[in-house]
Amino acid sequence: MSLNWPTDYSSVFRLVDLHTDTNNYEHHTSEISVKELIVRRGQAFKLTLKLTQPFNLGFDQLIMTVVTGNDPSEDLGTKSRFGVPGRSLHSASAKAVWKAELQRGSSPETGVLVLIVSPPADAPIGEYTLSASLKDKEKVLANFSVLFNPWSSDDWVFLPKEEERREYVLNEQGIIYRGGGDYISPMSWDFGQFEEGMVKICMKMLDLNVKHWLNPADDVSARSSPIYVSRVVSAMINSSDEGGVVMGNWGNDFSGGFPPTYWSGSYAILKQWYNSYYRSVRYGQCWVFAGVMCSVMRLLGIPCRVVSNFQSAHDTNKNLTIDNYFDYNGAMERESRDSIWNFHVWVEGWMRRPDLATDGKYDGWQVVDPTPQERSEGLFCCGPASVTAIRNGEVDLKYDVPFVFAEVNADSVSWLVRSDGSRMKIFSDTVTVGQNISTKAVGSYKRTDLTNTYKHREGSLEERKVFAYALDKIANGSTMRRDAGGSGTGVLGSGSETSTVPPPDPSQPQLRIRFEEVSKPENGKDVNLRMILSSDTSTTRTFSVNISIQAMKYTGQPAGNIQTEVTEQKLLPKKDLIVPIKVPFSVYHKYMIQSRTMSISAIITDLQNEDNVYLATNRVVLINPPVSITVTGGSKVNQELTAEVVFMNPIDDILRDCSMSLSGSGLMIGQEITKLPNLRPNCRFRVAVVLVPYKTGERSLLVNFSCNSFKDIKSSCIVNIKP
Ligand SMILES: [Ca+2]
Ligand SMILES: [Ca+2]
Ligand SMILES: [Ca+2]
Repeated sequence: MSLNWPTDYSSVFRLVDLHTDTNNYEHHTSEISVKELIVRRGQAFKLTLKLTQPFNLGFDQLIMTVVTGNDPSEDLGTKSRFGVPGRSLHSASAKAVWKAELQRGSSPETGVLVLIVSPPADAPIGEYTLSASLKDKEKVLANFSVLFNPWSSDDWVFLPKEEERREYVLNEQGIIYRGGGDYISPMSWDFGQFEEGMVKICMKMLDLNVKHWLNPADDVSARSSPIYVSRVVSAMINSSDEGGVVMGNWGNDFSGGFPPTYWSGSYAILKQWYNSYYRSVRYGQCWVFAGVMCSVMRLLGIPCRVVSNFQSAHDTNKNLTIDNYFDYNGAMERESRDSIWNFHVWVEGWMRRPDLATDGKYDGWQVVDPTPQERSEGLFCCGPASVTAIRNGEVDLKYDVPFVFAEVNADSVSWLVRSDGSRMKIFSDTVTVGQNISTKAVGSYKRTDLTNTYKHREGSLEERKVFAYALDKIANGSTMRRDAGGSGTGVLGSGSETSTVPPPDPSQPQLRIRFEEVSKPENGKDVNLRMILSSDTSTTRTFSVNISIQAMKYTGQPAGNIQTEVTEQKLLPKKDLIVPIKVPFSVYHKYMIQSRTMSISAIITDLQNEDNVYLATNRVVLINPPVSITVTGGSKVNQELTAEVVFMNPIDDILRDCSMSLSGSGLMIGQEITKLPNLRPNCRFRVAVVLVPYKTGERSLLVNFSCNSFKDIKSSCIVNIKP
């Protein structure tokens, strides 16, 4: 793009060409725009300046100035002055010093200057203005944006492998894993980080953060650090405190917005937030927060990936232990604020951590979590926490390492609450929390398991050693200072409570309990399981068996009691006892519309000795009936293609309030809802939609189907759009 100023014979400046198409291409930003100049720090860009008169290299001095923010200062690195020919113009205390040189091929004698401008690798990211002065005349040459640069070895976000940069910076499509127990369900997510206006949206987000309100000059200056920026973004994604992009809702009432399961991508959310003058978008849960954050990080140039942790602990009182309380029916009581989520989703950002160690020990992936769970330094934000520090149990390191450590490796202790209110410890479990920690693989749609980057293998000596080391550090209070102003529960001293937990009573006769699925649990059909008991004792044992089925939120909180059943069962010596468990669709349906997980708990009391009480729990994740999406016709940019969505009603009831929405960056803008007619039993929809793709490359088309009985069933297909 070139800018031609109106003829002003008194001016020395005639025209500037910013070469946005070639500069943006060289800086890996042409996917965002080829009209606005967007460069990455630590990498030079070119501009051509035409003057109305010859430029004398021995005599003339062109002075260029870049500024960012409202209060630019050389000492803060938010302003830089540099000259052509090169001459030092900045003060000794100046940070983030820019420079420029004249490219060969310039012909200063005809007034044509081809300038190579170099932003330093520690320049704050943001929106800049570049101006030039010559012979007492001054002119603004460009407004442009500077982003982080994973391609520059001097940048703290440098990522050496090109295929990883393609995935973690440039890929607009991804996968977020959800589910529970052994069931891991991939969901396509459209990051859309290079969709229209994303630079403006993300820069505005930085300007709205509370630290900017308090001290704008320092905040803009601190944007040189990806550590600072990622922490700020984690606070700005949630609506708590200073406000933010997404409002969380873990209840059942989603009026005034969309349920969290509705969304298929980040851009529709970010655009709505921006267009509504920063009103928080309703509603999200952890994967929505993480998906949106990943888009913002990738746009800003911080390599980022979405990570899902299964059986994720939420430790509210920093003792690295999750306490669960059960009543005699086996129903989980609500009194504990601690919980184990079926899954929890955060992001990892890639950056150096010179603030933690000089030898680079903690460089690399860092956990950053935008879901508002606990306050850190007074705000709902979390991280960056070095994954290496988490693995080593270094819970005194910034930021929020104890919280993330507990998410992946807390111990879980179950208590039985007797009718008189007294509690009996029935179960201590050191291996359940933190399983199958998952992210999408580089360059494919496979799953990569990250569990061993977060902790030593469960069952190993090292895992116990690190747990004890972390508990010890916490008991010594070393983390308290850093997270002052935290959740305020202040039960830190109780760390010793967990270290003295005895193993389950060794005098209790042993009883093995396991669950099996008779068939795959599908939403719309009856769920059939069996519980199998076995024991080594040589006598027949009689048990009272209380089985309770509860609907569960993915956060581990009960969402309704589906059924309870009490039976008496005899376990013969050397024989398995099989207890069938049947949960009919007609019974569970109304509890499971917003929920996909059932919790099954069994309290088994030995009737010969009622002090021998056993607890076993299991989680079942229902598989939704399938919706299919396929694409026919040409797959060329700017040419129509047809997408077909098919869904079959699997139940004996009419489906009402049917609707579907499609989305996919590069294929269509945002996410729009189409209302559909009622669907009779055993009938199917076949809906065709015409699209015009506007970007090339591999693109995902996502569909979301909802009705009164099934909420937000998703599917996707991949289309390769040719130029
Ligand atoms: Ca916030
Ligand atoms: Ca706890
Ligand atoms: Ca463990």
